[in-house]
Amino acid sequence: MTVRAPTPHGPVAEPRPPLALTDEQRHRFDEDGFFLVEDALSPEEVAELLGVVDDRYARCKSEQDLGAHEAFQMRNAVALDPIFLRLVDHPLMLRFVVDLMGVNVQLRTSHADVRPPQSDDAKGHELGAPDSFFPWHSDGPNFGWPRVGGVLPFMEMKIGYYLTDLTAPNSGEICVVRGSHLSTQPTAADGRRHIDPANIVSVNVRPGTALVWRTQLLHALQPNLSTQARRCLYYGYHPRWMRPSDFDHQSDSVLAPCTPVQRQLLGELGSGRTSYDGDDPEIHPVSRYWRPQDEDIPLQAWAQSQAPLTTHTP
Ligand SMILES: O=C(O)CCC(=O)C(=O)O
Repeated sequence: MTVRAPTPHGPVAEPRPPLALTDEQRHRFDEDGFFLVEDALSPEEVAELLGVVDDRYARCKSEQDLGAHEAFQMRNAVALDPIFLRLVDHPLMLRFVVDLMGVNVQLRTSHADVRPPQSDDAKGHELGAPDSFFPWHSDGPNFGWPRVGGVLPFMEMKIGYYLTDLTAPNSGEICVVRGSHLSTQPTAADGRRHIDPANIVSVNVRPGTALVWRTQLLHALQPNLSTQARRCLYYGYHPRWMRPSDFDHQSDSVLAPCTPVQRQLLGELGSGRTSYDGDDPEIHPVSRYWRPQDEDIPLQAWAQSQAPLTTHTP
């Protein structure tokens, strides 16, 4: 049997003009670790999404006998309703994903979060304290990410879509620590984080706003002391050679109506569930997540077909 020479390494990402990212957004993402996109969702989209979130929440609340103040999260939201699937390749936000992470990406997680007004117990806790209802943390798998010089590397990004009014303080808004992705995030012996309060940013935003952020950022929540449940959605993206957290494979019924780009983002290869190991799986297996063929990566053709939205300084 002939042993084929190892295949050459796959294409290296070519520098190309951003599809949507402005110089300022690039700067904010690198320095602060996040930026906001106002009106990412129209009022009609927000209303439609809220309807589906509320419906599902009401059903689960009675089935699971959830308490009135209990926070609730639906994971792998893309599999729950076509309206959640649609956001995976939101025409504008997908441009940011490609600009920030390239085309060989997929979804790591998608979740819908409902945080009803909290009881008085939530008051008086120091924001993000280890014994608070939502301690400071970065996202990551059990046993953590590898660190580089003590700092968490850029392994993934998330887009948060906020569906309710979070403009008032203590409405359950997320807080991020500006620039914490660049620090070693020191922790005291009692588990408290050393955080400069000047770097804490409360994401007090109108419905329809999106937060584009590096999930290494330390984040925590303010209590929801408002009168309405806070509802939001998160979509996490990472390189396709990593493994998602919410699924191994999506079900056939979820995949069937998907476009090629959506199938890629849901972790599938162009050729379906066979031939994951390349053309010579016995002698020279090659994961097509590492070495995608053109048909595996429709996002590339999609990105090439998009006219950039912005002009950039050289
Ligand atoms: O805004 C929230 O509810 C917190 C989300 C969060 O911690 C996360 O997405 O990792």
